Amino acid sequence: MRRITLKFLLILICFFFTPNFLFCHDYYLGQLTIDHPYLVLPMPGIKSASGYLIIKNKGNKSDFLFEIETLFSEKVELHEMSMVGDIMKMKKIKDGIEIPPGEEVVLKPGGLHIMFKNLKKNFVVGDKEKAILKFKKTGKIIVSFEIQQNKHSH
Ligand SMILES: [Cu+2]
Repeated sequence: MRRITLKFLLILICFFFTPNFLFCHDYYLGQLTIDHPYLVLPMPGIKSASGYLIIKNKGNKSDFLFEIETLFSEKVELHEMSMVGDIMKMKKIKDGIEIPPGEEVVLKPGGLHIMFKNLKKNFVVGDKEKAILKFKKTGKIIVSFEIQQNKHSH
């Protein structure tokens, strides 16, 4: 009963507090929850795009997002942005993004992100593009990234 109420509350929150409630899409894989995958529409002529999502680990062991596969890009990399002095640097993550037990890892602009490289198609805002997320321990899952307009430039 409590769970149902909570779920309902979450849907309500999604509905009222996000510009487009359709962005609220969750995926479940074992003890992992993947929430709200979205991809930012690249500037015209740019052949790579950044993707973001939230991963929660309700289990008691670490897992790692180590690979992503798509049909719309030739290559996918996991990146991390960090400040080196005054300069924002982008670093490739080699061993995957760790999702520690009981924690939530947020991929967001200016931080951890997914880099879809050599895009093979033009995106349309509001469309959804499928990708396979691969985790070291839990396995893989297909999720849809919603194409979003870039809201703030960095
Ligand atoms: Cu990047």
